[in-house]
Amino acid sequence: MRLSAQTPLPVSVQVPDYDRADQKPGIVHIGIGAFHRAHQALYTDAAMGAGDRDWGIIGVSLRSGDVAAQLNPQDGLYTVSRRSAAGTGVRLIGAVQKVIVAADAPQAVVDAIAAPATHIVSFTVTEKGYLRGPGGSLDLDAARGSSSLYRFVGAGLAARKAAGLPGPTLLSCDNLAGNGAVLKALMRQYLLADHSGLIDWFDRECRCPATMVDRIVPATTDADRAAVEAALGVRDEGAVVTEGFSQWVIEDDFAGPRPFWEKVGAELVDDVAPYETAKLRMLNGAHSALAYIGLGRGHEFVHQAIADPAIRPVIERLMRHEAAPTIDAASGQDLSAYADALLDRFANPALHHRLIQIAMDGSQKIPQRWLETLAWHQARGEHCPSLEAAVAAWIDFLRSDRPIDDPLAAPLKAAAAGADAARRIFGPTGPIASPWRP
Ligand code: CS2
Repeated sequence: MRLSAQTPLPVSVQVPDYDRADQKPGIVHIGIGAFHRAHQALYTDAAMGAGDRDWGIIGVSLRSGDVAAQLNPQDGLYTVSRRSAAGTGVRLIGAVQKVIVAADAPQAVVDAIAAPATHIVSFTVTEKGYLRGPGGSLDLDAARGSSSLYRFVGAGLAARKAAGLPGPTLLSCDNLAGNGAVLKALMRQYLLADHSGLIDWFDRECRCPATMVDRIVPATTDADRAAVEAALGVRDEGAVVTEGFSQWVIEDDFAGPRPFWEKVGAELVDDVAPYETAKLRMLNGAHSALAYIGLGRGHEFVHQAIADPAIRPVIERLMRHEAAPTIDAASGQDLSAYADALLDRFANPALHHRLIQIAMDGSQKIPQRWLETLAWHQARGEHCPSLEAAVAAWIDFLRSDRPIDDPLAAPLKAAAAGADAARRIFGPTGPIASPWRP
């Protein structure tokens, strides 16, 4: 039996305790993958459960029809399973109302953004979805392409202005340093090129708050879907599996109304930077290092790599002695406790988080995860043995026979093939000593 609004579920499953049919959509979310469904959609569902109203989510997939095929026949419903060594908790999420595939129905996306009830357009399009060219500015040719977020948002904003509607908040929920400011700058570049009459209105009406988003969400596998079906007696094609931990820090700078996410666990703050920098350099920096070093040593999952006695001290050092000193902590932010918590999260044996999933798109991830930390120490004449080992492992990964899933795969493979000199500088992967270490 397929999950839908009519399907009975075991009483252990937490279900939406608000009238789904009575909620207007208030959010258009572009890039409705597993991460959004286990994170922002869950906070929004909780806010409506706590009495907030009209924050239904219209999900948009820019390319693939997979999520629409999973969720639309299920009335937008799906389950989130939180897995830890202690067991699994399951929750049914009702916030998503439908999923539009932009490639099939482009005007429906523009209409959703332009709808009077829409106050927020949010994004999880991954690092490469921002279509930055060399130097970080917008790749205008790509931004004019059919699966570009900029085209849809530009057309939606134009329709709002023409209708005399207020501008929405554009909320980036991707792992970029300064994600709000990056989105704003790129959106302005696009508007200046293709909708120059909108730029003053955009500056006056719209806001692009920064966010720090954190929850480890492995790609759902067939085995996960089978386990959910065995536990619930219902087939959920849209199931997502995640850890218990979740954090969302949001800059409190919205163009108009927003859900009261702070009542259901999100932190609304003036300055996201210390949280975001810590998360990118410590969590994500450690993750990418675990991925390349771990794959090089024959591991498949994060929990296996962090249990490897040759790897764990490298990751501890990366977080505590290389990344943490570069971060200006906010008051009350304890980076040592953060590192402890991250080590526990990485060790979660129930999650089965594949290293190869983290290893993809290295060219897009490594700048904010490793290079800023390396540059900070380099400016002080210091070395980073752990990050140097991670770079060496990345070069080895690029030189291996594995398929490289990265928009810059071809130039990276070519550079890595000729990287003997760099490879010598960065030293061998393995129980990891840098020749740079004094
Ligand atoms: C991971 C992230 O795939 C990756 O690159 O590092 O998705 C990570 O799991 C999340 O950012 C955790 O919040």
